Amino acid sequence: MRKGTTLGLAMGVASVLLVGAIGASFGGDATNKVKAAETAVLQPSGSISNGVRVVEVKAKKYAFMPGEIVVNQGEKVRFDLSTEDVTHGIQLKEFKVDQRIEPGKPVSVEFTADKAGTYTFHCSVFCGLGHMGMRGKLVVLPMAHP
Ligand SMILES: [Cu+2]
Repeated sequence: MRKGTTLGLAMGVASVLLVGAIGASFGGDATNKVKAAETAVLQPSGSISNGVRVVEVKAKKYAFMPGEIVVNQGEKVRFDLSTEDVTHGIQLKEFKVDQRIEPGKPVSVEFTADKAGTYTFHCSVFCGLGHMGMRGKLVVLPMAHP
């Protein structure tokens, strides 16, 4: 009985110390460094044509290809959109993109990636059971400061 209480107390102290240690190692600075390192590795998607970053984006139940698009802050961006099955849509609120994509009718949208950050775009036309999960990620790399 007494032994059990002592053990319990010891474990309690140990877990408090452990939580403290984890908290210290994941401090704000460490997290930001990891993010910066990840960003440095990312390469912009698509190619530049007449000063515009052009990215081909295909929709197909229930995903966008590519699922992650990377552009540089400040770039004019064009998505060349098409669907490989039914009608889908692409909505990217932060850049006022909302476009229907119908079978056999490739269509383009343009916007300026003026804000750095990571944004989620999603299918805006109900396309079946997986519709709610049909989304992708746009990463706008921050402009380099000289
Ligand atoms: Cu869809």
